[in-house]
Amino acid sequence: MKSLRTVFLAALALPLVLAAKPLRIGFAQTGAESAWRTANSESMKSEATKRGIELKFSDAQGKQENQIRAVRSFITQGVDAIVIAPIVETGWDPVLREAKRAKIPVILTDRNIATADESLFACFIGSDFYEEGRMAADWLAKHTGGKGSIVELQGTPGSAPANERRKAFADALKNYPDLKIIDSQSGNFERSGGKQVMEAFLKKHGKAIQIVYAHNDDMALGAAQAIEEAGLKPGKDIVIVSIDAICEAVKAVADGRLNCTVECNPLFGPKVYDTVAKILAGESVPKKAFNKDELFDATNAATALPTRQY
Ligand code: GZL
Repeated sequence: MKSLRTVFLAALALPLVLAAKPLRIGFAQTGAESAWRTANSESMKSEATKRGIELKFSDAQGKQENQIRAVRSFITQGVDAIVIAPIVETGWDPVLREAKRAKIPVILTDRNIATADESLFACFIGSDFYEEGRMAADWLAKHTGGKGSIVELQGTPGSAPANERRKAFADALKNYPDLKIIDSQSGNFERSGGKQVMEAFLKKHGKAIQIVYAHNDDMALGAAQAIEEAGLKPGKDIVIVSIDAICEAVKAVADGRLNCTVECNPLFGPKVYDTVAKILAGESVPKKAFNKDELFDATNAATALPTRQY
């Protein structure tokens, strides 16, 4: 029979053992469609490992139904918090109501949602996509003297970044009547999508195309490849402006193959876990926390390159 002393010591240690239980966080990631996404997933995974967090990572492979299924699974597992990078803006209320009933806080990262009930999530952490679209248009107007025919490569249909980057760019162009979007189509944030859509645009519009506005760098780099295969010089014969500022794009800007990329920083794993800790400790957090984004063009890309982290 165990001595009373052993039982007493075990009882004393119990709270310490319980307190040391690792935080369990479910993360419903959109997929692996771009270099940005890969860097974002890496930031979330490596920071969780560093902090001893048990991260249950789900890759939805670009399908909202997979994300919703993952969230339901996290609820069933009774995780401490749920993080979602919502692939599209709508269709979230039912599963978020289930998380709320289970008293599991939901943190939206990267992309926001459209809901009438903002109590369904604790907060949003990501970039201001509208500002990114505005910065891209503002740079283009200055670079082209407010003149030119634009083809637009849109991101994933229905996603917050595609919706906001498109709206912001169109709103800004209202001030520049000689900057016109002559065609627009989704390449789904993928390099192959950007290349295929650009090949179609070149066939349809030929030399009328003077500018490409891509909602992300992967599509811009795909478009640059299509432009080269058509015997033209990307960055010279056709101006290319995009968003994300992944290393490869910043290098392409330094090399003159792209002309401008607006940063959309994906490395916010630390910020997400700091926020989760505050929420679980009952502290209030801002409903929206925007990451800081800057812009790279021929004036600063080469000097920025050595310190780029994604
Ligand atoms: C933006 C993010 C977008 C990136 C793309 O925060 O949602 O999705 O701009 C990524 O590269 O695929």
